[in-house]
Amino acid sequence: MNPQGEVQRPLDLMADEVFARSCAGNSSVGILISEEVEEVVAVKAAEAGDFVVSYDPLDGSSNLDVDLSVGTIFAISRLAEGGDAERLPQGQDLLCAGYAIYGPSTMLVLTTGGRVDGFCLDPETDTFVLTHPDMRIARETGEFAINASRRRHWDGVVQDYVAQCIDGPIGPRGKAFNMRWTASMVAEVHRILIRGGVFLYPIDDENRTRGGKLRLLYEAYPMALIVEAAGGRATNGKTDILRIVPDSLHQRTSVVLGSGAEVDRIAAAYEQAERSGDSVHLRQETCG
Ligand code: AFP
Repeated sequence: MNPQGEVQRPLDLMADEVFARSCAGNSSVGILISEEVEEVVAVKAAEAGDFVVSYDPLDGSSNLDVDLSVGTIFAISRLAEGGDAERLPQGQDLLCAGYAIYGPSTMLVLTTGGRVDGFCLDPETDTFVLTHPDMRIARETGEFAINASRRRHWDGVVQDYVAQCIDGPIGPRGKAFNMRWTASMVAEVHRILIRGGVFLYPIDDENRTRGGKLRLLYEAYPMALIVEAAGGRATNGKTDILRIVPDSLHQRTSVVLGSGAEVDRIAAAYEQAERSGDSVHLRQETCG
């Protein structure tokens, strides 16, 4: 079991070991935060300026047995001057974020905040080649991604949003929507970067006590930095993901990210529900 009580597969642990070993070989890395490890790992006696690397070594590992895409997600920040090694990195501190996706091709998608670039692994030369410069997320989309088997747990905002998408041309949206769900956040975000879309993993009645499903530091933060640098938006429904202040290492959060027009619509629906005091559960705060 990992710190979140989820079953760890052998490849989760191997990926964690490989990632940690390669970071430890870099003298600028001081601290590692991994999905698979309960505590912060100090690679050396941490000094101000050292890099803090938060990562999910193998995201989407339920896809391994069925040979679908999985990936590695990471975010990098620096330990502040006079910094406390125990202080958790915040969204605003992130210098860089990226993911690798192990699909039909292996890609590395990277941002240092200004823009997002995609690199394909050339197995002949063992180098990453810039193949997708300046990836941008279309503001408008006709595609959404959510685990629809959780519908009975959703709050009213998500119920309404998905129902309207499914109603397509005969509903209030007046257009057809397509749906995808791969159970691998890396694959979902990659698809959104390539052809637009919106991804939702909301807090619902089943995961509310845990604060949602996705982890803030090494899933939501890095993906939010990437999505925003590509012109999209990432929120928990109420607060932009990068503005959430973490209070525990493996904190979870609600996530809605992707094409700006759809994320804006969902955030506005939450705001409206809160204003009108609907019975929608709007507690978006995350807990450990
Ligand atoms: P792991 O990192 O444990 O493989 O979890 C993957 C994930 O957090 C994320 O990639 C998916 O969006 C989500 O789980 C899928 O979860 P469901 O099985 O609940 O659809």
